[in-house]
Amino acid sequence: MNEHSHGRLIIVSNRVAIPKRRGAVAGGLAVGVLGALREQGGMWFGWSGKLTDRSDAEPEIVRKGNIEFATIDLNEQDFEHYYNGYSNKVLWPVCHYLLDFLIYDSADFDGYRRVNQAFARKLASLLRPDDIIWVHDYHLIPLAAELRSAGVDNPIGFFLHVPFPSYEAFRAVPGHEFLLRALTAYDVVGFHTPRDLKAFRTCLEEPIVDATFIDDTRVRVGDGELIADVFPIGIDVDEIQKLSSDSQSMKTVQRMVSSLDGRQLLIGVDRLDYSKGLKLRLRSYERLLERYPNAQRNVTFIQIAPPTRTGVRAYDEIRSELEQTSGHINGRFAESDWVPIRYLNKGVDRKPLMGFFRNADVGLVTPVRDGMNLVAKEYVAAQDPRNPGMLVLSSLTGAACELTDAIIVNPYDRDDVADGIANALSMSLDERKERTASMIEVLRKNDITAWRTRFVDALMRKRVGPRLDA
Ligand code: GDG
Repeated sequence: MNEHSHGRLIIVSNRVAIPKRRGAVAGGLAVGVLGALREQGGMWFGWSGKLTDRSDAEPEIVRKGNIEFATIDLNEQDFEHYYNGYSNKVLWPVCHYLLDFLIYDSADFDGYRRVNQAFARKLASLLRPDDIIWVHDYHLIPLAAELRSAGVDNPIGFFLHVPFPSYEAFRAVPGHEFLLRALTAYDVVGFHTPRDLKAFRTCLEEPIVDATFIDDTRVRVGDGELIADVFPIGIDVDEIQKLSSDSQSMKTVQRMVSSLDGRQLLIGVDRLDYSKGLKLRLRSYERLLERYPNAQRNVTFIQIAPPTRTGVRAYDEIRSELEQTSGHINGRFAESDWVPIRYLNKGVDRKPLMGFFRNADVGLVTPVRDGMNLVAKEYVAAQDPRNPGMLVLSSLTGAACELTDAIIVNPYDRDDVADGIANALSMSLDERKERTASMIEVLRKNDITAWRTRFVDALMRKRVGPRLDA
């Protein structure tokens, strides 16, 4: 692929990650998207991170190499409705089957539509006829429909980074009919797992849109054809292996290791989000200490949880709940020379983080629901192949569809998780090596390059049209 033969790739996401801010938490999406843009050349369009009281600001464009970063400021009130409101109080919880967290306000829905209209209006003026457009995530579901009404007929694809709920959950979303129709305005719609695709197809069976299934991935909608398929996101295995092995000489990593005093290490790394099952995870660890008294004094659990979406009530609440729970468990079990949980309410730079992974005997990834979960994949890739640690992984993550050689647990069952951890802590070296090697094989097959190449190829086929498809 190159810039001249294929036109530009246009990436659209809520936030644009302009590569420079050191120490920033790299979102799951940034790494893959930048790789695709570097390869093909193009533009990344989205919110600048800045709020304004105006609504007519022009996009600001910064060029780096063959990539343009085009960002727009958003009106403060619109942003509150679109982002904190409809996106994160309605779509996020429902996509994670956590309906108790759903808080709906019709003003939020209006704001969501307004911001998508503003995105479309401002993007449309920057487009060229041979561009292909790849839209990311639940914040921007209506974007293709808005672009189409602005006269854009380029191929437009959509990738959902969170789970797609089955119809019985989806129909709880006020505005779900609108969202479903909007999704069918895309040429390609992608999900992490076959389960998400299946859930989407059950929604298409409802008499909301006029859809006919042609085969496993092609759907006829009205006069058009939609591709709905599975594109599991992955990681750059070599990059992680290099970071994790290079980081062993870093002071931060060495100090962490020596502070363990020979104890086994459990690690968890998650944005502070209620979908990540953090409170249950702490309770499961407490259960481990109860059921396996040997673990007391011999195991240390480091949980890294950088805050996100601060200002949304549910997020502020979970933060104080976790402080209480970890305090309670430490108070119950700590000795003068041992604390069971080290709870860090902040991020760690990427390189030492991979070094922490490499030194951890157990990676604990127990969300109550997750689209994929890249931490699980990074943990496995970061292991020393001569003495790898073991992943304990929630069955309710997308990653569990691929990493079947991890220890798979039900995050709601504290005994199951505690037993899973105990099993990981005592697993023989041969078994750990064998399971890790087979997981690395999967990680390489579905890596970050495979993810973006498969998606962009599917979208590109839409551009050349049905003549070449046949
Ligand atoms: C969404 C979906 C899907 C986290 N803490 C620190 C840190 N991180 C990095 C991790 C990983 C990324 O952030 C988190 O990605 P996840 O996939 O685990 O989770 P979400 O942020 O919820 O991402 C998810 C993903 O999109 C991609 O499609 O897998 O299901 O929810 O890369 O390493 N990085 C650093 N310090 C931290 O403290 N440096």
